[in-house]
Amino acid sequence: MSLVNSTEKYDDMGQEKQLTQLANNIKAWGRALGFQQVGICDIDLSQHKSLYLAYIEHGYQGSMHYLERNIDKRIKPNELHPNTCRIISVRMDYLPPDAKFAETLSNDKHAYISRYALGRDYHKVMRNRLKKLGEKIKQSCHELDFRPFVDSAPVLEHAIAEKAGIGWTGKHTLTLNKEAGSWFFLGELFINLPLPVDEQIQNDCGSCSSCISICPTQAIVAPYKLDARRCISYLTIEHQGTIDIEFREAIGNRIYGCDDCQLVCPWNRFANLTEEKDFFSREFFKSASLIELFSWTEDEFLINTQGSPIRRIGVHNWRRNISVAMGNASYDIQIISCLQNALIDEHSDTLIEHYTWAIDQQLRKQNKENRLKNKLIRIIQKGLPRDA
Ligand code: B12
Ligand code: SF4
Ligand code: SF4
Repeated sequence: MSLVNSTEKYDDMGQEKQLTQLANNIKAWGRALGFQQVGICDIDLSQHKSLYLAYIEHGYQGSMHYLERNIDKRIKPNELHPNTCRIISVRMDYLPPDAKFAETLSNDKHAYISRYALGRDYHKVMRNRLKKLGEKIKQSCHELDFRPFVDSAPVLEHAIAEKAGIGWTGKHTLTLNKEAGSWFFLGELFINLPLPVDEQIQNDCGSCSSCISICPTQAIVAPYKLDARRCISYLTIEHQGTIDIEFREAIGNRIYGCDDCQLVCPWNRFANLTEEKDFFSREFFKSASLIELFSWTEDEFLINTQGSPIRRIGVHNWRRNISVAMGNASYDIQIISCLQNALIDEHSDTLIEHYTWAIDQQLRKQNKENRLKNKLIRIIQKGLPRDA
């Protein structure tokens, strides 16, 4: 193997030293490209096989059938991309400024969108940067073969990040880091150079179990075990068709994804905000009312979600999700009339069922409100005759 670089005198060094120098350079180049952390690991993921198979056997993947396929490629990365012997794992922070978690979650007539999805689709942003990193390395080493991945192929991203020293696995199953909490995306560059590997971080959640208790749908069925079928992120993003009645109230005003297990995690107190403008919130998501978002035409949905991860769910599931939140909102005559109008032209059985459910929920609240008001009036009439 020969490493070439006009500015660095690799040729004077032994191969081991050259690789160590290159690994250090890769980390510096990665940071210059906007990754907050870069780690390197080998490709032995064999210890994850039984854990992964157990997940599939339990059926936790629900309708994400792609998780059932290519299991060998997940465990043996060189079967996914031949000659891979190392993986460069990167993280990129995404928490936008002005995240307004509590304000948005507590306003039941507004929509809560997972903070990772307020801006541009991270797949594109990160893949481009990883490609640039690969090209930069190739300038130093012509023999380099590389392939970037971000959430798009059978890759065990958590397991790789953990091995490469990016963080440890939290009980909510996400990768956690002392400095960054969990508000970051993961990505990988598969390479064929035997670079020195980083040490795995020795840390764990200790006795904390806050994410397990706070989860609105009890989706974290045991530490490190997530039943995706119960997870609001799955229900609002991946799941097609009807959302089971069992989960609807718990969904609250979360119309796309869920952050609760991260919001409660003590490590996220230390998380930095992203400086990546692409992940900043689009203006209309900052204080989006449910009625406003629900009223988007299909064209408006496509225009407003261009380049956003939200676009993938399509306008049908967008409306389905928002109607659940509308049913959960406090009583509002405008919400009822908005849903009733939408019912007039709706042909989808799923949407008709969701809108009808949401109207029923609203009417129940109206009846309850009326009952309480009537009760109060009766009390006043009896007890405060002068006022009656
Ligand atoms: C499918 C998927 C989902 C599914 C299922 C998630 C799941 N945990 O299974 C759903 C739709 C629910 C989902 C939700 C979210 N996701 Co997602 N998702 C993925 C995806 C594509 C695959 C994950 C996977 O393979 N799951 C299958 C199971 C078996 O894998 P696993 O969870 O890693 O399981 C391992 C551990 O449980 C571990 N394990 C089991 N027992 C034990 C015991 C001990 C002691 C230990 C240490 C480990 C351990 O071994 C298992 C096998 O390796 C990855 C990208 C990728 N290719 O990895 C993104 C990814 C995990 N998602 C991501 C994000 C951001 C989210 C959300 C936060 C989005 C949101 N706000 O709504 C939520 C978080 C929900 C949660 N608590 O996990 C990020 C996570 C970044 C990070 N910091 O960790 C990823 C890495 C995408 C990316 N490139 O950045 N996601
Ligand atoms: S994302 Fe929400 S629903 Fe899913 S595990 Fe975390 S808290 Fe539970
Ligand atoms: S909330 Fe507690 S248990 Fe859950 S991931 Fe964070 S530290 Fe671990």
